[in-house]
Amino acid sequence: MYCYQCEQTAQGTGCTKFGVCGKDPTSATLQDLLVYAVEGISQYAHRAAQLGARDPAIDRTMIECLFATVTNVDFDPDRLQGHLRDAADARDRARRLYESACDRAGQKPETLHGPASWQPAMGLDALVRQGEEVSILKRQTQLGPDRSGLQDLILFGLKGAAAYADHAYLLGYEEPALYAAFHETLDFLTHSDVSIDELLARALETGKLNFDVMALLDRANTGCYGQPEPTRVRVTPIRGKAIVVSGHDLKDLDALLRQTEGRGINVYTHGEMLPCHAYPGLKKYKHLVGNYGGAWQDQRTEFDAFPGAILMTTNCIQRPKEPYQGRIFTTGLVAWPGVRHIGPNRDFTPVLEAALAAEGFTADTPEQWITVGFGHHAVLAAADKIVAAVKAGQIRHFFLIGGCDGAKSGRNYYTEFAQRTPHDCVILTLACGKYRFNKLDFGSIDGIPRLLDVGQCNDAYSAIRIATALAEAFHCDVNQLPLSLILSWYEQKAVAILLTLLYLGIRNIRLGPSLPAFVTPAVLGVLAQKFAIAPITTPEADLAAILQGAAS
Ligand code: SF4
Ligand code: SF3
Repeated sequence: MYCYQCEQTAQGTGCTKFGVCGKDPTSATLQDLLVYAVEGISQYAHRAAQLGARDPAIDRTMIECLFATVTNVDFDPDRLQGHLRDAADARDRARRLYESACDRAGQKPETLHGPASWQPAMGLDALVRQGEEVSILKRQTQLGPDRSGLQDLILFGLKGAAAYADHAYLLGYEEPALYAAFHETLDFLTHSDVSIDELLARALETGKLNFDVMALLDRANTGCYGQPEPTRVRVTPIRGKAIVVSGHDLKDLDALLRQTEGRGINVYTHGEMLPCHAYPGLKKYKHLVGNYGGAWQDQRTEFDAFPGAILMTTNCIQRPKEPYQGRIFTTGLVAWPGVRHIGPNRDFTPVLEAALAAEGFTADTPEQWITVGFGHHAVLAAADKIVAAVKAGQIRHFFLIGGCDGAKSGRNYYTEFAQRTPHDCVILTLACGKYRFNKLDFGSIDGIPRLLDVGQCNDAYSAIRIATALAEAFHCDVNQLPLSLILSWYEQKAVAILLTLLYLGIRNIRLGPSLPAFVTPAVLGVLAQKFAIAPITTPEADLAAILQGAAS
């Protein structure tokens, strides 16, 4: 196996024997083959789309297969083999779609090679051998590290965007043009005769695609559940039977809340589900009682101590510990061998039964509350006040400190950075990296909280809307705002967001805790020159440099 798609990759270069995340070599190799199979779908679907023909079922298979290969989503070789069969079927349907579109247009269909002509081998071992033939290492040998690294930057960005597209689709929001852009980009990745410049341009285009997908998901989330509003959330458990829901999927939480209503079970959010408390359509459930635990990497200890059932709706699942094996469930694209999976009908009866069979919390824990729900709608409602506070010198600088959290050392940088920000600075945060500091008290500036939780990672869209509106209010460019981005990355959604920020021309991003293994020194040099992106150093040095730069 060879996988280097996430921040915790072995030795900072690549997992070769077993994934640090827990992914075994078989699953890793099947995922490589799945990406290859998806490219085959898109070779045909892209050409069909150019002739005006599309099939939403093919588009959805492409999205689901990509999402299944995101870090900490699918660890189950059986499920991955199922996705491979689905991909082969979708590819055959895409070929027929293309051929009939050619017929109608009076054109001769192209004969396509590579992924388009892949035939799934019979049996697991044979599939793994096929996967080995299309590994990243093979492409590195063919294309060289810079070009194959740039291909992977694009691919990983697409994987992140696919996750967001899947959430939007589940809520009934889809855009054919976005699916067409996925297919076009995946088809592009099958070309080996492309230059570094073309790859860089395509990487930024992928950032645009992700921006549009995040906007679609914002419309889906707010269209279904209303605009997030500032909401106090209890972060300590109360007495009673309990279910904790982790991941990112609002629809799963909604379905679970409906099914648990009146059943004497309290529901808690975990990790990236925390922002759900701010949506009117979800906070209306009285038995959505609070948030439990911290970011994903602490789940093995936290779930072990949770006296109820656990539902994982997306990444990031870790190998379940034995004591809670029987109480943890997956749904959607998440899978772990031996963990019970709830199918697309969202019948959560087994989860309810497990919660009722478990002890539940036997006593209330002393109250502690935090406030969430500062999406673009809520923050922009207070825009006049914020602008006035900046003009009056009450707010000196904004910091967006956020992104994915992770287990590797060095991430306390983000806690320290937040703690060191002067009292006349406001912190915007999003994604699971916020757990490094979201329970600290930062106070407020003239009624404006100094810590504004914008939401999930995909709510980077919201942060961008806020920044753009502030830039308009100050008649300047986003880069001229007193705003600095201090980002942490871990998996491929963060890659997608980073590409979006670069596509928008945002400069001076500080990225950590370490730089992606797939970004070679040459590519980093180009990005540093074009966008002044830089690795984090120490909180003291980075903060001083930013505030000095802002003052000069
Ligand atoms: Fe390693 Fe990350 Fe790949 Fe898992 S996802 S195998 S930790 S690089
Ligand atoms: Fe976290 Fe996995 Fe990425 Fe949505 S839950 S941000 S790491």
